[in-house]
Amino acid sequence: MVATTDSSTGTSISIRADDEFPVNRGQMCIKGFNAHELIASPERLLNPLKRVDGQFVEIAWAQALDEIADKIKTIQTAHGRDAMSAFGSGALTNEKAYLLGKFARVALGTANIDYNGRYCMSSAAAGQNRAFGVDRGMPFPVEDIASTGCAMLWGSNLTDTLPPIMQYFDTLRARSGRVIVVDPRRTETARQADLHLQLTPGTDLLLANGLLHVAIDEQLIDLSYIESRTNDFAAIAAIALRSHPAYVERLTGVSLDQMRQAVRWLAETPSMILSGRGPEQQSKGADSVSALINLMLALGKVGKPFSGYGTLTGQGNGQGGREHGQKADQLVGYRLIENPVHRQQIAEFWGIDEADLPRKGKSAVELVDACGDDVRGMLVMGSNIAVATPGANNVKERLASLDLLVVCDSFMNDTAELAHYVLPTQQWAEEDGTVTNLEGRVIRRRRVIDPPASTRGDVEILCQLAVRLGMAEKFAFTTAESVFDEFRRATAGAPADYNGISYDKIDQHDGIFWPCPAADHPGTPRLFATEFAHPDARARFLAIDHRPAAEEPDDEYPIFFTTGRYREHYNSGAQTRKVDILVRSKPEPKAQLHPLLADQIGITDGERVVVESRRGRIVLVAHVTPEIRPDTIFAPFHWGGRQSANILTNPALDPTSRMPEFKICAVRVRQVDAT
Ligand SMILES: Nc1nc2c(c(=O)[nH]1)N[C@H]1C(S)=C(S)[C@@H](COP(=O)(O)OP(=O)(O)OC[C@H]3O[C@@H](n4cnc5c(=O)[nH]c(N)nc54)[C@H](O)[C@@H]3O)O[C@H]1N2
Ligand SMILES: Nc1nc2c(c(=O)[nH]1)N[C@H]1C(S)=C(S)[C@@H](COP(=O)(O)OP(=O)(O)OC[C@H]3O[C@@H](n4cnc5c(=O)[nH]c(N)nc54)[C@H](O)[C@@H]3O)O[C@H]1N2
Ligand SMILES: [Mo]
Repeated sequence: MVATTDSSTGTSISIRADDEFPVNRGQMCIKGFNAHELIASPERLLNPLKRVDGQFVEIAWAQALDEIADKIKTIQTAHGRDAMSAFGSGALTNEKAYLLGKFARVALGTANIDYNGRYCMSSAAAGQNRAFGVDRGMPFPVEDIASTGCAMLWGSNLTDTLPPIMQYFDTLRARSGRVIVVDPRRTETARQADLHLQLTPGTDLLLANGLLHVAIDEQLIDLSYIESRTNDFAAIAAIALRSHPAYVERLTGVSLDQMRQAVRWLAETPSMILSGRGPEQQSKGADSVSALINLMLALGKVGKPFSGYGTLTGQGNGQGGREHGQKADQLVGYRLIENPVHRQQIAEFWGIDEADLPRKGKSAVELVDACGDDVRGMLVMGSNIAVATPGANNVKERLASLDLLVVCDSFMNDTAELAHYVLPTQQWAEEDGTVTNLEGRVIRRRRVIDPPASTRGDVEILCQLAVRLGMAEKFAFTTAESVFDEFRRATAGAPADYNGISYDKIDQHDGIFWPCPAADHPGTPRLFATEFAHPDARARFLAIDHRPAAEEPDDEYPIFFTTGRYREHYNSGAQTRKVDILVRSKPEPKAQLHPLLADQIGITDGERVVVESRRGRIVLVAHVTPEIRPDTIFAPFHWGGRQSANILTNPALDPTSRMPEFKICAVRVRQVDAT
């Protein structure tokens, strides 16, 4: 993306995509086209705010930072170091993500840091780490999509959520390649596919095991690949063989014919499965990802040209954001905080005693849940937690019960409303930094306009707070590049190795793929061609079997409720609900439901319905359409307050990834006036 300023006034900016850049090749989505509205928005926060008697008043930076640091010390003296916490984001640059992780562990000395990527990439990350020994979302460049034979989009609606990538699917189709979509809704993406498997929500794992059954049955699996490149096939093969197609058909709603078709297409040409949040945001999300990987390993596809498994990362830095230590169990470079060798390496690098390096902390939902109990303070950078977290009613109470909530953001949002201090930060076009895209390509994000003088960058805020916490010499950064230089060295020898990457080197190429261990190393666009990242270089099958969602429909709450996105809005809506053209084209969330269900409750399109779960109720306008299963209601989560889909969702967590179950809960629905 290239942003340009009007040099005569220095105020107006326009945004266009870079025709030459190999990922999006000139394509941008509607949100990108309109992102400039935010830069000059009149709602932009320009001065630090402090809540006094329920009202926000502007205060000076020095006073805000002094008071915040004092409150942190008071909290930690009274309740211990872990009582202070940090909540980060996949929207942060690599530099910020690294610094926030260091700030939490070194300046705050707390175990409690996690981030919104827990809600996003944690299941895919867990699945890939288990199978491959490393987690790089797509282990091959996106351009490989255009050259595969069959791409299976599993619970991804990328026509709406990643429009710049659609061009590769257009090329694929022009080459007579196939696209399969797995989604309980007939989305725009599904409409364009050659095959749509419209499964029952939450049955992804079972469907994948059913496909494996068919593959074994039809002798489509690659025995020599399984033999030479993998471990542990026997146990999952036994489970798959027990997953009889008739049983799978009954639970998933996908017919045996469709299963056969899908497996044959996957087996007969180079093929890939790309997953979105559909199968991942479940209380069995990590195992569902493992099931998809099992299938591709059994078909002998992973590491072959134009083939394999990948996940379609969500946020701008969804990949880098999950590598550099803002995750509760992780240190920079994808090191693990409970691994004694990793702890020692990073403690030494930071110049602290290993015993002083905190251990693993609470995951996002658990952290929010502990607010007001053992967690007394939180610093938020890049997330609108109050809207994005399941069980939203309770979340606001939790955040409001903190002794200290500090939100760093360019705008007021539902979370900032609850804060004691709001610190006005700078936006993407005003700051330098790097992000790592969905393919593992490290690219630069450049400062193209000057920020308002009264705002500060996240890096500066963290450093200035660290100074006040007595850590000046460990946070003496003046530029993003100086943070990058420390952080790249911190990754040397780690799973996500950036050591050989520099700003200059990124500039000379179109970004650099990690791992890139040395200055003369070209980077690694494709992984797994000859080895996986486990010590024995082999991939691992995981023996996993179907289990129900944490809450299945029953007599009282008979309908599935699932959530996701509109093309026009972004995540919690904090940014897009401020852009006129986006609000005009999608002014409110709607409850998408099938005509059969609408008939049952006696409503028509455009009428308002009450949707209710065990955790709360919301009132939405109904969008009646045959493009969703009759047993399922869908709503986007882009709005807060009484329209928040997360009032209904279930905070049940995946035991491995700690991902909450955003994609399945049980609801009932009625006309607004019906009693
Ligand atoms: N326009 C837009 N683009 C975005 C974003 C945005 O908010 N708006 N957010 C960005 C981010 S952070 C992310 S993570 C990505 C997410 O991108 P996607 O993963 O494409 O987005 P979702 O809409 O959350 O979910 C995808 C699909 O999962 C389906 N689904 C629901 N339940 C199930 C299930 O049980 N199984 C299966 N297989 N599918 C199910 C939904 O019907 C939905 O169509 O998008 C990124 N891009
Ligand atoms: N029901 C349901 N809930 C979901 C999901 C779902 O599919 N269904 N999806 C989940 C997923 S995948 C995600 S990623 C989350 C996303 O939800 P959130 O974590 O709320 O993310 P955003 O809405 O993108 O909010 C980002 C905030 O960070 C600010 N921001 C952006 N960049 C920066 C920066 O560089 N510095 C600072 N200080 N602030 C910045 C923005 O102004 C905005 O206020 O929601 C999750 N919640
Ligand atoms: Mo996400």
